[in-house]
Amino acid sequence: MGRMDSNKLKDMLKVYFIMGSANCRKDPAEVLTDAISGGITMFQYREKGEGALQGNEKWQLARRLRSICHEHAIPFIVNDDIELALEVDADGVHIGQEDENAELVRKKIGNKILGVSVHDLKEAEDAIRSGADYFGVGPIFATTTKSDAKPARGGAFIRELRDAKYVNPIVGIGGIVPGNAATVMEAGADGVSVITALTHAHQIQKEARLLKEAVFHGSMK
Ligand code: 3NM
Repeated sequence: MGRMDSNKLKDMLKVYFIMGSANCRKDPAEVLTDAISGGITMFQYREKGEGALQGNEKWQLARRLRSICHEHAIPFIVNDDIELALEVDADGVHIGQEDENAELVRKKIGNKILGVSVHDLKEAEDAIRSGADYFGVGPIFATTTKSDAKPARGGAFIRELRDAKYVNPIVGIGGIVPGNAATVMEAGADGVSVITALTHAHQIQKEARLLKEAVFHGSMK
């Protein structure tokens, strides 16, 4: 099989849920199951931050979350850890600029999905040349989830990428909630990725549904 079809990937990126145990207020498996019942379209395991699991515990949770995703036909992506992604046969990996070189990662993962975080046109060009399937762009809005996040830029850089004729899948990240998700789509994104909007929601399933509505039908204001 060849690389992931770009239109199929655009559909998968619509409501892209990201988390690790440190983001969750209850069992991550339960959080993921609730989010899936609310209609998320893709999941990324990102075991980072204070109190994040290491070693065997990290791998065990990866396996649990991967099987939940696969039971529900939700693509399972691993953040940063290529060895883990290969070991659990994830559907893809997501890397930032400070992680392993994208070209090397592409060689290691074959045709699996490769997402790369980009912040300027040079990074975007390099990512495409290295074999990125989609761009992660953020932070769109202010976020406290990633301690080293850059200043929020709204939809400006997504618009810049579209003006520069990048037609590949783009997902926005950072501070996105149901009430502002439509503006991310209007800037030219194919989907939104969220951590806190779902992990800290009182009713995760309902919040995922609201997010999905905002992505598909625009703001409800
Ligand atoms: N990456 P929340 S912002 C993981 O700007 C991540 O690249 C970002 O979490 C980037 O939805 C971010 O809770 C955190 O704001 C997103």
